[in-house]
Amino acid sequence: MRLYRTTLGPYVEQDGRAYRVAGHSWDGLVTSEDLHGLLESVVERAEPAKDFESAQIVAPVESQDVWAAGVTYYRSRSARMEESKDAGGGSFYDRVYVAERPELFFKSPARDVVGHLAAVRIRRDAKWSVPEPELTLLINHQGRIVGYTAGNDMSSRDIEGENPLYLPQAKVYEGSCALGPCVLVDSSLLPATTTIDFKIVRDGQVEFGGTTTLAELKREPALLAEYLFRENKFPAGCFLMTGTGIVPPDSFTLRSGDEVQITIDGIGTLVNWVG
Ligand code: DO4
Ligand code: MG
Repeated sequence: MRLYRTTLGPYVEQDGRAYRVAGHSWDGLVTSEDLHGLLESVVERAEPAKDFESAQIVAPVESQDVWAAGVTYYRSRSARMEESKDAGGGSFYDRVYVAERPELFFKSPARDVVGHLAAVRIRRDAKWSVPEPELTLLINHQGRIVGYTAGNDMSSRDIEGENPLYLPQAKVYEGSCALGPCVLVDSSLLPATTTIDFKIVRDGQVEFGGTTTLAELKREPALLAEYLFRENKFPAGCFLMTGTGIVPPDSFTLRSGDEVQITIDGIGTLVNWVG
């Protein structure tokens, strides 16, 4: 079951039919006792909606801030070590990859998250920028994973590589976080075969493409959520990006006009343009 937030309100989609989820705010849905059960009863009782096609999909966020995990795939560890080797930061990434405690960082306030078909941004003072395609967890106020979406953790690799202490500037800026197009409402663990497919299209051609699966993700999503909730409260729930397993070659940097496509099994494709 896929949950969309739109300009006309929330819709749930199942087997190619969309149903209006009337009488619930987005925050109310995220914090409901049984989101899956609530949506099941909508699908059973409501008539399929005729206006879903005319609704504009927006980011699946009302009051949910976004956090992110880092260095959760071997590919990310290696890319980080390479970019920061002149700054002496290389060993931090190797150490966090094998450590019990994960790297977690604040990524975006709810108000700055952009949705499907919206523009993401490159920092004006960055010279080396990449999108990061990440499975993203929707976690409710009780710390329980209630769904999954696709996320783009836009990153400035030159700033991050210059000094690991610059991470918040490399990661947190206007237009740096995209989520969508919907939330796959499912509390169970996604299968290890779940594929994340990533394309960057420039002037109509695929400039870079890559694929990974959740079998490469070193950390259990539930454990990442547990660490985040250990000493934090999220009364409206939150999102947690689970890290990137696909990194373009070091010669690649994003340009304005590039299109970023992130496809995750069961969720669909999040498309954004670089503004
Ligand atoms: O440690 C830096 C950030 C890493 C990250 O964003 C990722 O691995 O996805
Ligand atoms: Mg990332």
